[in-house]
Amino acid sequence: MPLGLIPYPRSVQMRRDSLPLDPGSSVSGIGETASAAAQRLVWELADRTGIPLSVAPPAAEGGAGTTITLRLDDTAGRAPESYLLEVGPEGATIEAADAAGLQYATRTLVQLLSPGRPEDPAASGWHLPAVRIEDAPRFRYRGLMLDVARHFFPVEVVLRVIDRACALGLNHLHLHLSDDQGWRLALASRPELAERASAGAAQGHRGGFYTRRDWDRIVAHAAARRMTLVPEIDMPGHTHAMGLAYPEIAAEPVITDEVRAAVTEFGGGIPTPGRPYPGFAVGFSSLRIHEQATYDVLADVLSELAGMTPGPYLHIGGDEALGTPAEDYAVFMARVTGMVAELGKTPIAWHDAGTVATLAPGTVGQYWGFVRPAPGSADAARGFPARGGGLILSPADAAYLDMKVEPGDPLGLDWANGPTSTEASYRWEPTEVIPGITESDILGVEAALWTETIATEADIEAMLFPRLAAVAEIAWSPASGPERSWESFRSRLAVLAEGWAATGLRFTRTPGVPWH
Ligand code: TNX
Repeated sequence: MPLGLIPYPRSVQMRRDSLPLDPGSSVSGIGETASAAAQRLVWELADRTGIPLSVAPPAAEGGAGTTITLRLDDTAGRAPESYLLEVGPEGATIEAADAAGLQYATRTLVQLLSPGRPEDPAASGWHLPAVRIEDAPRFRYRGLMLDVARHFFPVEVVLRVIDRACALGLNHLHLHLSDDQGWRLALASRPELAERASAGAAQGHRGGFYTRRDWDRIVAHAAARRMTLVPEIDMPGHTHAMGLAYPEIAAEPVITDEVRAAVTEFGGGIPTPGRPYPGFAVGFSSLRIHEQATYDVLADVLSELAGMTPGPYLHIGGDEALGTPAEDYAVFMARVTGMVAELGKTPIAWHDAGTVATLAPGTVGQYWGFVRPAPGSADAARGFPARGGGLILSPADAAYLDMKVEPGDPLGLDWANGPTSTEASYRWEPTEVIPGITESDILGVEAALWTETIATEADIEAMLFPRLAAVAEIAWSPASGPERSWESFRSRLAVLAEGWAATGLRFTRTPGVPWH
């Protein structure tokens, strides 16, 4: 049976031997950071195996008597987030470059657990196979976007999504906090936004918003898992809800044939100023670009958000601004990326903004075209590296996990070249998407879960899993390697999913995977 390792490490050498784990086993960390990681490992092992291992004080150098020893090693010029994990019949050691490396090493160790002895299937009891693993991620930015604007999800759901994403090696959570259907964050400087624009959601469901306390909990939970929060306020389109709070900054909706078609297909009615919008149409709303009041609101929103966000990025959207004339769009995106830069943050925008000549230098672009791009989206994406900004790749026909898996699925949309199989989420190579874009232009990879049709935590799990594991491996694992193939991935996935099932994750048994 293969090991259920996802994302697959850079190098794995197996030996025919194993390390048994039993209640007599102990874990110790040398130094404060490694001790904290040791404690978390004990909890995770208890969760997975039911074995109450103990945390031991670090034994004399060499760790005699300790089963698993963790330590930081920042001397050897190790890459950020990297680690070395060695398991032998006498014990296991983890050496990591930093706290993130310790975390990813313990994640790998938990994925290695096998109920029974690997080299002797008849033996019982939990074991770790003897192995030497050297690992470091390929891309610095490994993300998941959760749209909490179309549907609102309580803090606890977000925290659990963070845990699951972190277990797959992801290190950025991008929250899409505003859209036509709702505004989701209470701001002291602009309380009208949460008060007047948060009640609605897609499909006529109830909305909601995060209080400052909620937000701080999310930030702290993410930080404890080395995860950076990336808040997005989408503008100048996708702003119908902002107009509920501040009608004076909202332009008249532009009702195109596409908007009418979306209303016919999905319902929700024609968007009307002053009324919450529950439908799925996009591209009808815009802020008023030539109104000072618009920038007064945005100055407050962005500076408060910057102050609440420890991470380096603020995402300002910029997608599908079909209700904004092109010249106005350019004026607006230049000005707002400049405002974000002045606040000391790096702006991120959807790739549409890559056509704007005067974007703030260093603005990061998020590509949402297809794995084989239409010329317009590739050109726009190339605009970011041309101005010193990296690219985050979220190709819609691979990484948009709100696409249906199969035709006829009750959840999800299918505009991105039809349904997206787990295989399609796995079979793409970041450097081969946009001609002219090389490894060093790519900051990273992000999966996206838009939530027009996704209303509950069970829906989130059903859409994210297993496809999030595929995107996570694309973000982490080297492009070449013996196990970097769909055939290897799907058999490892079937093993990993046993752990998912044991922990109650409601994943989808998508076709093409030999589920056990
Ligand atoms: C496109 S691509 C959107 C979202 C929708 C999503 C649905 C992009 C940046 N925006 O507004 O929710 O499609 O799949």
